[in-house]
Amino acid sequence: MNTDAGKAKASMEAVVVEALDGLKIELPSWGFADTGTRFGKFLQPAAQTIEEKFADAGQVHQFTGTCPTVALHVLWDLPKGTKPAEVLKMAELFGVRPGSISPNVFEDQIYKHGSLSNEQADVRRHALDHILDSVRIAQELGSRDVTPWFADGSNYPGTASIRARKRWMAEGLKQAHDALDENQRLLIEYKPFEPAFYHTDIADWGMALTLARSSGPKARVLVDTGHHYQAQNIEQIVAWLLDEDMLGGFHFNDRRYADDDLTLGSIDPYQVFRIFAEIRYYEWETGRRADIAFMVDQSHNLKGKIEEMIQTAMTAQELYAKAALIDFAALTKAQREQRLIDAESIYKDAFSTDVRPGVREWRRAKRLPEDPLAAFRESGYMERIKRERAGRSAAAGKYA
Ligand SMILES: [Mn+2]
Repeated sequence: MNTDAGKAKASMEAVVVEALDGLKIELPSWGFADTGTRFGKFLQPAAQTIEEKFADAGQVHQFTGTCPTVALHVLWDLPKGTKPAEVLKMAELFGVRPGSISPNVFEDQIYKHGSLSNEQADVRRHALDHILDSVRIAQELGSRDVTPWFADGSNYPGTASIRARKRWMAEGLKQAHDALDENQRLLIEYKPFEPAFYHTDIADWGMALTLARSSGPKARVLVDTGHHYQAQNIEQIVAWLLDEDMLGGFHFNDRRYADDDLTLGSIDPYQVFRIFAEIRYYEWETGRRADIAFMVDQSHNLKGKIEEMIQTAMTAQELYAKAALIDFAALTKAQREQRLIDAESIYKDAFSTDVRPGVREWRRAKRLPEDPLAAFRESGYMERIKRERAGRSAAAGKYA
């Protein structure tokens, strides 16, 4: 290696190492449980209890060093009677902490026609009570973000008053917002369709932004990367929300068709890079760190769940590291001077850079394995949980 190339490599590594210090990715508890499609479920030795979910998530953090928190779903993870102190102790045992708290107002029979937007006041009250319970649980667990997602909507034209439902949603969210502690946040997620196929009450970022503003100063928008129409420019939404100081966080996943919940960056890594680029650009320009929760919202029906989360964390690190390499001073200059190919090349050069040596350097500095996936495979954890978790379901001994 000549000296110039050596210097360039060293400076790339220094940038990557510094950038990765600031990247934390939250894992979803439900990503470690057996999930399926509406056509069927293929079983793995997946986590069933909250303890097992913390244990499995703890493996991802142990080997990647970048996933210290676990998002919890109140209905699935924290049933009535759960003692917060025990949950905290359990998480600590596995080296992680509870992260964002998701209420569940879409699964019970009562929510057939929606929750906070429901035409019936008693259903709206029931949903609000559950969300207020979730806010309280979040406070007891020291969790900052409350992250409701609403399936509310309708399937046929004319069957619902879109405006009335909007107002009911706004009313409920405001009450949820007002129950938050000073340091807590309400992150409002949107989704264009599914399960509702005619109209969804919070269908896009503009609706989520409107509701976040009417809720109050502690509300922000949550961008789930799978919750857009095919051609939508997600990084533009990100740029606008950043500029409005209204971007609260992400649910990361990738997609080919709709809300496919595939592995981050598996279909379109350049898209993820462009999102990170907007965030880094904002931070470079303002000198402020964007206050964003990076969360994963994926379900892995075919890949091994723990391995897949390790793969996701590694992918996020690499794409974030690439975005950190963008020379924003040069980019801004090229943009202002309307040198299109030069500006575009700055993006492409950063994206094309092999940042893996820098990521490995960061891992060495943190005393983490250079190859987290290989280290996990060698650890024997999968073999152990296969043994321990066999025999407790109808599929005993039949894990593929
Ligand atoms: Mn989501």
